[in-house]
Amino acid sequence: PPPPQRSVGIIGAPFSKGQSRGGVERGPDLIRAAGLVQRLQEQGCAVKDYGNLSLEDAAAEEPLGELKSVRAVGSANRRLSDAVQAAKKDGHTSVMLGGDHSLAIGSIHGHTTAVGPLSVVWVDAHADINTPLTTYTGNFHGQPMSFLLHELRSYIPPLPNFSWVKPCVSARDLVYIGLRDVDPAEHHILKLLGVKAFSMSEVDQLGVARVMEETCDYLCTRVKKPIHLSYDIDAIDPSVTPATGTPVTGGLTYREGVYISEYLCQTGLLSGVDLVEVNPLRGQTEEAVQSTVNTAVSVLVSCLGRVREGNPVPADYRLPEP
Ligand code: 4U7
Ligand code: MN
Ligand code: MN
Ligand code: MN
Repeated sequence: PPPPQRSVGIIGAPFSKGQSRGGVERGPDLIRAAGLVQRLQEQGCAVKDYGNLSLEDAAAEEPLGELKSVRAVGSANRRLSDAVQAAKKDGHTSVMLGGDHSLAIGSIHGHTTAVGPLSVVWVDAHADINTPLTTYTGNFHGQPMSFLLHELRSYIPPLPNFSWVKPCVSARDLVYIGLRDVDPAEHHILKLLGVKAFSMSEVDQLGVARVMEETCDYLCTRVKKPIHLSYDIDAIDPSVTPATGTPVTGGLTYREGVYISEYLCQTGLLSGVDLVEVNPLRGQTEEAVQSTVNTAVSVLVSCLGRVREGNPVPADYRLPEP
């Protein structure tokens, strides 16, 4: 029998104020223009595109100490959380197109509000687990995990427009893949909480296949929770995905990046996905931008059922006879 149709809810989140480089708000439209919706439909998904949220307030905002655009980040994420909740309640696998990675706060908050406790797989060159008191850039895209973890609750100060954010993920339900640029305070937090992390060293040592096996063994030893995949395009090597705000050399290959998505898809537990940090203004050439955007699309279609051996034909297909 043909597999049940997968339904996908796409939410565009054109937001850039979690970091200081303009352009990342164009991610959602670029990823759509590269054919995401058509590709998903061709592989048998039912797609509902919720369009783009309106998230950028025109008003400039004074930093709060070191912290940049606190209110804008808080209110954008609140709106995103509501949108993800709605998509989950409509029965979709939610796909959030960023925008910068501060948006994971709202995406994961909304996802868990709708479906209950989650496992989180965070694919990134960076750990994004600075607290508002450890960040030295003041950028919220380097902090989202700190707001989401129960274990860090007492380290998070009250911030304007953040009172709705409640910690909702346990440290033992989080796995990192692809790390290679971790701040000292972040490293301290990862060790303190005993967070499972496969840095690029472990990817080199074990290979991506074993990394994924161990990731899923680790996450599934207890109850099988729905998985939220938060995928920062800078996890992949900048030779493949250069158009991003904070590229770090020595990343995942295209094939490793796609394998992670394929593997998580075939667990049957993938329930929400973020694809963030595509910034066309950071690409040196049109080819650099297209390579980044096309890789983002490949990662996403693999999360939603594309397999490289080829996908089956629709149930009513008849092989043409001469
Ligand atoms: B991204 C950084 F200091 N750690 O906190 C910070 F190195 O979403 C980088 O992963 C954060 O791209 C990178 O600003 C955020 C920095
Ligand atoms: Mn990153
Ligand atoms: Mn990130
Ligand atoms: Mn980045």
